[in-house]
Amino acid sequence: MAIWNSHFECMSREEIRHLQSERLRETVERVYFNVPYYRHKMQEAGLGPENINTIDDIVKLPFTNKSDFRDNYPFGLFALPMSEIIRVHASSGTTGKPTVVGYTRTDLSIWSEVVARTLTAAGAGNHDYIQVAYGYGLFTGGLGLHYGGEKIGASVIPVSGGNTSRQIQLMKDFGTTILACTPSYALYLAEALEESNIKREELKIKAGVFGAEPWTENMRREIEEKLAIKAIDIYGLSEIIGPGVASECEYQCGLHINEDHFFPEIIDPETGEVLPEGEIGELVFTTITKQGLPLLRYRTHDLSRLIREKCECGRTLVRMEKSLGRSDDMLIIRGVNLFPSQVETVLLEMKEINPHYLIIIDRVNNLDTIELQVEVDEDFFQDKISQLQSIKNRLANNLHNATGLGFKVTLVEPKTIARTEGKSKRVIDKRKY
Ligand code: DLL
Repeated sequence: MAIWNSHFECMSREEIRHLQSERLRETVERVYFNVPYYRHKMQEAGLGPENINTIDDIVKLPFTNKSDFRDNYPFGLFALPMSEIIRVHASSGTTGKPTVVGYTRTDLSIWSEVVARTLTAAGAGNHDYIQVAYGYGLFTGGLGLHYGGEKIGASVIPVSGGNTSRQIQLMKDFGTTILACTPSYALYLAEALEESNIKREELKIKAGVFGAEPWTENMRREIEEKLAIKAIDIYGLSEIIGPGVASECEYQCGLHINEDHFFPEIIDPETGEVLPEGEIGELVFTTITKQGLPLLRYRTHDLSRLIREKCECGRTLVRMEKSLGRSDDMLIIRGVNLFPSQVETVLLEMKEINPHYLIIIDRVNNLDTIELQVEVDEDFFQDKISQLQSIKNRLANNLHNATGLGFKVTLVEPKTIARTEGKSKRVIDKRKY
């Protein structure tokens, strides 16, 4: 199968290390001189750009965390003035403020390049019709896939998420060959197709690029059988660039990381030490070409391991194992990231309820559902039903505004949510995949 950029995707180990060293030096200079946050962090560690010579020196550098985005909200980590930033996206933060990312024109072209590699690895080319059913907007999924699709010359169909019957109708009418959406939505679509009056034989779809949430091999098998397509895993996160950080090739044996742009490490989430080759730990990325928002050793909290064995496809880029877990409490619901602390922040702002709550997540007909059970404050519990209904609606509305998710809110009597002595259990995730 074709490789989009065989020069960079098939380099020898020495070549890539040489390139990474050079690019790391440039990145460290860029952040040291342009981002006060990094300059202080490096000075605190007694480091200057002169201490970073090869890629092996990366371990000397400080980590970056999601909380650093919050502390520098919204644009404080950017390395260039806003006149150079031509696009902004955002993802969930752990509390009230979202994580904001910015791109220069060069960054957008790097992003299209890495997504072009991803789509090519999934078998797409300029004869394909790519239906982008990831959300467009602040989320990086829609526009990320969109520009990558245009870059390879495919016909991009920017339908965005939702409206399943229209998705299926367009798939048929436009002859969609590649579907881009979350894996759970792909399964939902597959089942909706079975129930619709359009038959699989009337569709031309051959592959899907699915990501933005964890999905198991079982789920892959189910999607591949139900839709009769090849299901390719694509991984990324807004902070690093969006989709396009890593993706599978036709061999589906780990995701090739675009390591000429994003240098990966695996660390012990407890100690921060780099783990021996092949062990499972937390993925950390350093962006080594980004201009607008270069990040040093960004802690993703995604658990994975690196695979260095040769891949049949010919790419020499290191692979990461399909990521199935996280080292923190972030949940992904219908592709939307959610931290329980975001919910807590909303609860603390409403005096009518107490922050004793339980989040219950389930998957019904392949769609994630989220319920919040929360205690009403004693003073308000005696109120009329209509008043309770209004508290419930306001809470659901506030939660939607803060997280982008529709919650089913259930108000419960004071002191009915189980109290624990140790760590309280706030989340019950009943999803099987
Ligand atoms: O989800 C970017 C993306 C869009 C990737 C479309 C793939 C396709 P964020 O909203 O910032 O960015 O969420 C990033 O989602 O740290 C992982 O926990 C999770 N994630 C993304 N892709 C995968 C995947 C986009 N293939 C967070 N497998 C990441 C497992 C994934 N988890």
